[in-house]
Amino acid sequence: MKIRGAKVTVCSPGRNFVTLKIETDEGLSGLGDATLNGRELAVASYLSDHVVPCLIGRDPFQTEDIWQYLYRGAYWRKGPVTMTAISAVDVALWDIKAKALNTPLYNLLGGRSRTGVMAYGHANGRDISETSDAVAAHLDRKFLAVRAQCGIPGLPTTYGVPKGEGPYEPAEKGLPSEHVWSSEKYLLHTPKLFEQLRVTFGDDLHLLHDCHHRLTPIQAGRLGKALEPYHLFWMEDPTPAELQEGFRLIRRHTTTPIAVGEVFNSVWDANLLITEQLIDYLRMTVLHGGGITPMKKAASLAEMYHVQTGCHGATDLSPITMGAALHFDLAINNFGIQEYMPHTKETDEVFPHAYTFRDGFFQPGETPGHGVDFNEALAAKFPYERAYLPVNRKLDGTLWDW
Ligand code: CS2
Ligand code: MG
Repeated sequence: MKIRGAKVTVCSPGRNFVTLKIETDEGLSGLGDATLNGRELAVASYLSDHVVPCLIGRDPFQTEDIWQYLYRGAYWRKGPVTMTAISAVDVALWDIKAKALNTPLYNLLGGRSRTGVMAYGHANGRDISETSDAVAAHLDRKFLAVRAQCGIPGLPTTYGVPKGEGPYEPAEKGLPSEHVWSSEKYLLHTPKLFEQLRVTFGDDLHLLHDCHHRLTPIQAGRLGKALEPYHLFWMEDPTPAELQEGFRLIRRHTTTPIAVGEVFNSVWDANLLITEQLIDYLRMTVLHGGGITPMKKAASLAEMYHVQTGCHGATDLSPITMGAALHFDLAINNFGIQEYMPHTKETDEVFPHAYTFRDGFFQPGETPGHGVDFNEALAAKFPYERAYLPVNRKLDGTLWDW
């Protein structure tokens, strides 16, 4: 079998997605997601202008060699644009391989290691009572794990909290909006949220929280310690992770489990975090982590150091990534939990998928490949629309992390 061609499509059924379809001379095709939130067109060009011409004529079964060719062969390594593009190719090739062998992808990754994939949903609210209502709504849907975020008194907007009615979507159309941030106000308020949630919902529910990289290591240590009585499943992205050693300080101060890595694009972003056991969950997923090929290796390294996975699953990862991630989650031994933010109805129609969610767990489905399709004719009705994540500033105007 040979790769005959590949096509990149950018569409916006509710939000922007970049999709790669690789076709073979035997009529089989595979799909990969190449979406990089707010930088979509850069990856589309990287693929069509620089990668697709190099794929023609290659054997799609050579997932390892093609991955190395695109990673080592380019000279320029890592970076979100490069790794997202490589991931799209890698996931599409694994999809072709599994389809050619007429088996669901998880069978090529080790087979079933569990009966289902536990997922957490997002409960957001402008205040504690609204967040509490959102947690209750998740319990009605039988979620076993819920991430809770809430507005901070004295701050006009909070990332993760919707402005109006309707589901929360991180990217906003047009140029980036700006949010105001105060770590001091946040640190005072957040423990009150979890105190109330434990009083209302008891001890069984898994509660998670995302700090969006906004704390210094010592502040993160303080928050983790303050949250210990409420035994969180994890505290996510407490601090930016360019300096992996920074997590030593957090670890020294708290037993609250730590998750990090949704912006990582290589195992080299986490090598110290893993080998020094500074984190409990690695958030990197197939899309931004370079594909199934390197994620298998990162998970194997993590397994040796008591680190589990907790794949990113926000709406800016297309259903193709969700499908591929669920096969990966089902197969590896050190899976922890999968994030789940439901896509819009339009997105689900453009990407019909075999995966299903019931009673807190996902099933990837038994369709050969990763089980996610792409309706190109429908996608053409939703052209690209410029959109960005908001930018975050402290009260005095200093640009800050998120
Ligand atoms: C968040 C995301 O899902 C998460 O944990 O951090 O909303 C994230 O900010 C976006 O996916 C960024 O593209
Ligand atoms: Mg996050």
